Amino acid sequence: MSSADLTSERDLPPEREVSAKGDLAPERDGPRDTGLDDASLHRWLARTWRTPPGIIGALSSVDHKVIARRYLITAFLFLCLGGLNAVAMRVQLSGPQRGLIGPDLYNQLFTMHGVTMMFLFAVPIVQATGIYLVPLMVGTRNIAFPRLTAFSYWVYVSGGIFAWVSFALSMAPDVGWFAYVPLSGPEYSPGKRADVWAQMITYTEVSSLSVAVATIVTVLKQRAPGMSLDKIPLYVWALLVTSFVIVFAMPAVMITSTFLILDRLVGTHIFNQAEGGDALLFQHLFWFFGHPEVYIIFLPATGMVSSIIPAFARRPAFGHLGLVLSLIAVGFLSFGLWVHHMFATGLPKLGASFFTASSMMIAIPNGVQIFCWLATLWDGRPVIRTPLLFVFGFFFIFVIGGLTGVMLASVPLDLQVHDTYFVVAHFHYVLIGGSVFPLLAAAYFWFPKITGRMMSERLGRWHFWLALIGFNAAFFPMHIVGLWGMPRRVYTYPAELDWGNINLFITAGAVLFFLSFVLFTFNLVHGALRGAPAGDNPWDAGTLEWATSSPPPSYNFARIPVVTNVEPLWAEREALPVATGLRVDVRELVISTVAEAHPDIREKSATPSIWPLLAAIAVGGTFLYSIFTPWAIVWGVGPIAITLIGWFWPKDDPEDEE
Ligand code: HEM
Ligand SMILES: [Cu+2]
Repeated sequence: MSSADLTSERDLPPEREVSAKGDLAPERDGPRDTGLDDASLHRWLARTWRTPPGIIGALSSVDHKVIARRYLITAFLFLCLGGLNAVAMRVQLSGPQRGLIGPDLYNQLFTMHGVTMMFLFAVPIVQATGIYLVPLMVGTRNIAFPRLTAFSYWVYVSGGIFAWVSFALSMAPDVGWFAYVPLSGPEYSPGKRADVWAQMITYTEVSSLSVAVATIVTVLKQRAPGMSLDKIPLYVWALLVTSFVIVFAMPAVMITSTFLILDRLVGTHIFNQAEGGDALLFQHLFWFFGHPEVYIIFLPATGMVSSIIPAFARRPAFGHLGLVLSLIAVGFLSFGLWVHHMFATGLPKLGASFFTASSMMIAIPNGVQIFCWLATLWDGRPVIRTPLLFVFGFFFIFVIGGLTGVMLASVPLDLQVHDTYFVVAHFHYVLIGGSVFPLLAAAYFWFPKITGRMMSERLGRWHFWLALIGFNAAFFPMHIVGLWGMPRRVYTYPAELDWGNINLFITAGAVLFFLSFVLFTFNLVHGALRGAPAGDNPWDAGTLEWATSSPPPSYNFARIPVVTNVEPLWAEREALPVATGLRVDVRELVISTVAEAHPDIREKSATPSIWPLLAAIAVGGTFLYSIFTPWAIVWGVGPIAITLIGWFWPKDDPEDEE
């Protein structure tokens, strides 16, 4: 291996030298990776970075890969639960006037389905993938703020359990996933159901905001030496933009849910028109988050596609800069569209036209991305494997969803089909096409990295065709029945309307689609237990996560890579240059400059700790209690403060070393 010492002139501005000799007090200094041979380097790092043994050890883990694996499995379980909700709804709707599920349960079902899919599956799973991959792709040893990331996971799980326990108790929210007032206000929703909606939002948003912050800092400050802005992998760009969108969008929904709970518990009248409040404010605040939300789900998916296509086309992505700029443009534009969800509220004409125009405009950067992907494939020598098949499925489905999106952006059409199955069809085309298919592609693509084993290619193809056919059979006819006038959120319909046959067909498609996930689950389990060993880089891909073993060791890289190209592994076929100079007896990271990624300082990464879990329990308990009384916030301060003191209690570690 060629080696670029961190202390060398080339990598470091002289005034901020990272040096073994110079500015550090020698007695605080420990062994470094510089002189060690590979075997003893491995021994040192494995001891320093390991997750402690035992149950407490596992619960204390701050390894981004361990946290991400938990996140991925949990989010997948929520997908299954949300899918079961959907199948239950579809069985009820398979014929006119079926008596399987009554209106009360049906209301809870579609609300839990929407809430689970959006808040407990889609956002967490894209963030989880980022927690796993971003540190590996930028060539660092752990995510920034690993304890905060562990905390996020625990808060997220408690939010999910909270929602699902309330469902088991028949106390689940029944006001739709966006819980409009006045329906969700104190007058029309007595009881606790709407409060459950409001607080489960708070749990999940606290957790996504924390992960977003950790992701942003990892990308901006922990990139491997040499990974200047123009060499950041596209997936990492996508996660960076997404995380910024989260930081600006999520507070809006937390404000919405907090205002709602204030109206319900404290007796404020923020949304109460009769007392001078404003009901439409709820919709504005919600959709100011809600529209960017779909891009929070979609942008990481485009990042996945931008990683997968080059790997199988055997060439770097066409139009790298164009792809990055489109990501950023979509991120910005996503904040200018929210009112297209409110066309039916009777807006001033001029305002409506503005939002029609901006809704159509966002098709442009998305079109640029699709163009670049097709050009990459066109110019490459594509090898068709399961991940690429799912990418093709994504193209097909997402383009249809985009077309109906442009249709819905026009006010007259929207007024016709508002709240019908046409809209349900549209958003499943964009959500499942734009996010679930890329996620499945990503699952097949990165599974070998995570487990060290391959999934079956043959089952993968069966899965793909079953999913593609099942999906279209379930959702395409919804456009038609929507145009016929079938409203969404109804638990049944009269036989005279003649909607029975098409609904039976839709249900059959939904069951087929669900079965494709059973096959997928089998493939996952089978692959994890029996799959062929994968090796470090089974697809011969170019980015850094493939430079380390599969699964990666706790410390990710024995020596920190030095990056000279967007696809470092293709540029440096023989051996990746590496930087040395990090301590091996403590958890040390290279912190680099934002634009050029010059190594700047060495910094400690947090050690395992049980306090994030305890803090999450304190925070979770407070949120839970707060649906009963606002005083919970006052009582919660004590336990939360205690756990935070434990978390941040200074150890005798020296501060960061320049
Ligand atoms: C097995 C696959 C799925 C099926 C069969 C399915 C089916 C349905 C149906 C029938 C409805 C409308 C219920 C009604 O209005 O009465 C619905 C609503 C919804 N679905 Fe799905 N869905 C599936 C997957 C997903 C996924 C993966 C997502 C998100 C990533 C999602 C997000 C939503 C949302 C947000 C709603 C609106 C809920 C509401 O009206 O409050 N669905 N789904
Ligand atoms: Cu929108």
